[in-house]
Parts: sequence; structure tokens; C-alpha cells
Amino acid sequence: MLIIGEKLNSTIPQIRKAIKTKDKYFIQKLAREQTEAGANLLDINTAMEDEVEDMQWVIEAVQEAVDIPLCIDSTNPAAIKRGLKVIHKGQTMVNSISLEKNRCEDILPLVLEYNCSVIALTTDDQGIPKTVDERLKITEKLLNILVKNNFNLDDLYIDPLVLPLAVDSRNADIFFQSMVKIKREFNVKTVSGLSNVSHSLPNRRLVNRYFLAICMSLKMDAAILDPLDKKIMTAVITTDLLAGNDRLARKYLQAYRAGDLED
Ligand code: THG
Repeated sequence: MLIIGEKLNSTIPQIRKAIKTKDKYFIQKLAREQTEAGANLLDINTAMEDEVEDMQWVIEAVQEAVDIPLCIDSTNPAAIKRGLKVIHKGQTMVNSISLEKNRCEDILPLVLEYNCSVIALTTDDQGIPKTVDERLKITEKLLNILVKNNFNLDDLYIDPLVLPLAVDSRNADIFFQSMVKIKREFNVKTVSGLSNVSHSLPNRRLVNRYFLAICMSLKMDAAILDPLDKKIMTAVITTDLLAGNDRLARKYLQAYRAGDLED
């Protein structure tokens, strides 16, 4: 599973402060730590302050520290454009497009110009749909737009958007069904963040971890998570072992020897 490290996000108070005070050392430390912990890409979100200028500053700081590709987490075409201009490492991911007003029209040309991979959310101007069928319909519409624009669907990740269990006890199951059907009917990759599902519940990390294990068993392709959470990374390694994705238990044993497994 592709791991997208979520820590460089300006909604986290310490990150917001580091961006505000231009604490490059702090940003670079988090970039290095997430990479060493197994992140394949680093999500960058600077929405809380001067989004466009901060996007450039964070990306330049991160690129001095690590070599892995980045995931621009923004709904603002100007911030995405600025980010794409300064990134020079690997294939950048854009997080995200959707059927919401102008989210395709304004962002898709950039995604095509820079040959990015992209996360598409199953949401439209009516918000996040409650049912599986509505999410499938939005996915179909998104795919039509992408195909029409010659976007390579191998570079697409659909995020079926999990809603909090605290709102409706069926929300995780609706997400699982949506993800499985989207993969089966459209043969595209899927992704999710882990934090929405546990909103307003106690012991959120516990709920997030089991959510991740179920998603992995249903073959979700990527996750946006905190790779510095050792228990989450233990869940990734252990679920991969159980799912038959770890030949001779090599990664599991390597993590064990490194003292990285935490139960
Ligand atoms: N889907 C897509 N993009 C997303 C999300 C998604 N981007 C934003 C978000 N959800 C994923 N990113 C974060 C970033 C930080 C936190 C949660 C989600 C967060 N971090 C705290 C911290 O690090 O201090 C707390 C971590 C914890 O206690 O576990 O809250 O769903 N496409």
C-alpha cells in the first residue's frame, strides 16, 4: 500500500506555527522522519495562512531534506500551480479534484501539464453523498471527464470519503462498499484518510487503526496517515503479512529486528 505522510499539514497547530515563523528546521525534520518511517509521498497542506507563498516555501524546504515525491493537498488552483512550478522530484500527486464547482476545470489542466497523479473525491456541489450508489455515480462522471481529457487512469486514486461513525453507525460500511464497488466496476485505485471515521469518538487512533486494517484487506491502494504513529505502521506491516503481501515475512521480521513493531 502506498503511504502518504500527513504531518506537513497547516491545520496541525505546530506546523502552522512553523510555517508562520519560517522554522525550516522543524519542517525538514518532519519530512525526514516521515520518510524514514516509510512514507512513499509527503502530503503538503498550507491552507491556513498565506497558502500560495507558503506552498512554495514548504516545498523548497522539504526538497532540500528528502528525495521522495510530494502530494499537494489544496483546493486552490493558484497554490497547486505554484507548488508544481517548484517541485522537481518524481511524479507529483495533486490532492484533490472533485465534481464541486470548478474543481476539475481549473485544476485538471495543471495536472495534465505536469503529468501528475491525482486524488479525486466523490463529492459534488451537494456535498458528500450518503449512499454507495451516489458515490458510484459521481465516480463515473469524474472518470468521463478524465477520459475525455486523455488523463491516464493508472494515475488516478478515488477517495470515496468516509464519514464519521459518530454521525451514523453505517458510515464505515458505506465507505467499504463504495470502495470495493469502485474498484470492481471501474478498475481504478482508491485512497482514504484515516481520521474522519473516528471523529467525536474516544480513543480515535484505535478506531483509525482497525479501519485501516479493514481497508487494506479490501485492497485499498493508498492511505493518508501519520507514519510517525508506530502503532499505525505496525498495523500496516502486520496486515500486509496477513494479506499475503510480505514474502517470507521479510518486512515484518525486519521491522521486528529494528524494534519498530508496537502492540
Ligand atoms: N482525504 C484526502 N485528503 C485529506 C484527507 C482525506 N487531507 C487532509 C486529511 N484528510 C488528512 N490529513 C491529516 C493531517 C493531520 C491530521 C489528520 C489528517 C491530524 N493530525 C494530528 C497531529 O498530527 O498532531 C493528530 C494525529 C492523531 O492524533 O492521530 O489531526 O481524508 N484526499
